[in-house]
Amino acid sequence: TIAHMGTSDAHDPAAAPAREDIKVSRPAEGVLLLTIDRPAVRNALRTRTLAEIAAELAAATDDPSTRAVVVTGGAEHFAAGADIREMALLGAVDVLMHERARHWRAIAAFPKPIVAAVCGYALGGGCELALACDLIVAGTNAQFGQPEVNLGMIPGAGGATRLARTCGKALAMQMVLTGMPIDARTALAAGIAVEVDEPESALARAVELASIIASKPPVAVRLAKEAVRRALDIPLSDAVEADRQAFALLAASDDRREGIAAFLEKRPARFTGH
Ligand code: CO8
Repeated sequence: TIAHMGTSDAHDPAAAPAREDIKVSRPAEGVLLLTIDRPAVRNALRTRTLAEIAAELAAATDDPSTRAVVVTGGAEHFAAGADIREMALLGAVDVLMHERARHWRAIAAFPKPIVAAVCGYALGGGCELALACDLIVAGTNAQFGQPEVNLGMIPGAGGATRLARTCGKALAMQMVLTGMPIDARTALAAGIAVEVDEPESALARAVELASIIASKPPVAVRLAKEAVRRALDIPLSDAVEADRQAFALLAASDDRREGIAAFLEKRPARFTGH
């Protein structure tokens, strides 16, 4: 079970901003946990929900005590999409200019690793949120789907692109053209999820993976995340060249020297983040 060790600002809880749609906690050292908490609407992502997630990530970017983030919706639903009631009111120009786009960009650009614990429905924007994370631990009850076509829409927050790049054409086409969800086992086989666990233990496992990441030297973690992201983003030769440069850059870090020295001296490494 996950111990909740306080709010996002552990030193001064009074300074933590009020969050309505998400719960913020620290289940393990270096790990920030964001739990979407709108059970009455199956965790549908209204603008406020995305804004709160983006604001927590913005604060976490410069907070050295956050080394990895876990995003979840609990053991029953991850998120059943954009809030359809809210989105129904928007016309084309409203959608184009909407602040939601800014929040989605902030989530995608967050430099530290994000692990998603996905149980139950991850539909529409909920599936896109999971795909925007770096690792997905799925509960056996997880359902990933892009049902936008049923509403006369397409995935608007990168879902089609990320699915095509993550699991290839066949499954991406099936999901965006039919709107049919896939189960956890299919998501695992397709490379969408890294692991499948019982719904009650998926979050604990995600926190465990985040803790492992949080124990690694943070500069190397940051450049490693960028390297994998780049692989999905730009042409292969450019991506490999950028990896080579990041690899060389790390030769200047104290943590690399310490990591190598600790290995050779057969002792645990003491990383400083420099
Ligand atoms: N938005 C708002 N409310 C929702 C949403 C949602 N995405 N999903 C569920 N709810 C609400 C229901 O309206 C219902 O409210 P109420 O109790 O007041 O009637 C409550 O949650 C419970 O829902 P159900 O009774 O339907 O619960 P079930 O357990 O039977 O079913 C499902 C759960 C399968 C998740 C079902 O609710 C469903 O199909 N939801 C919609 C899923 C969907 O289509 N998601 C994609 C949305 S579109 C999107 O994300 C892309 C962005 C859209 C941008 C639009 C721009 C104009």
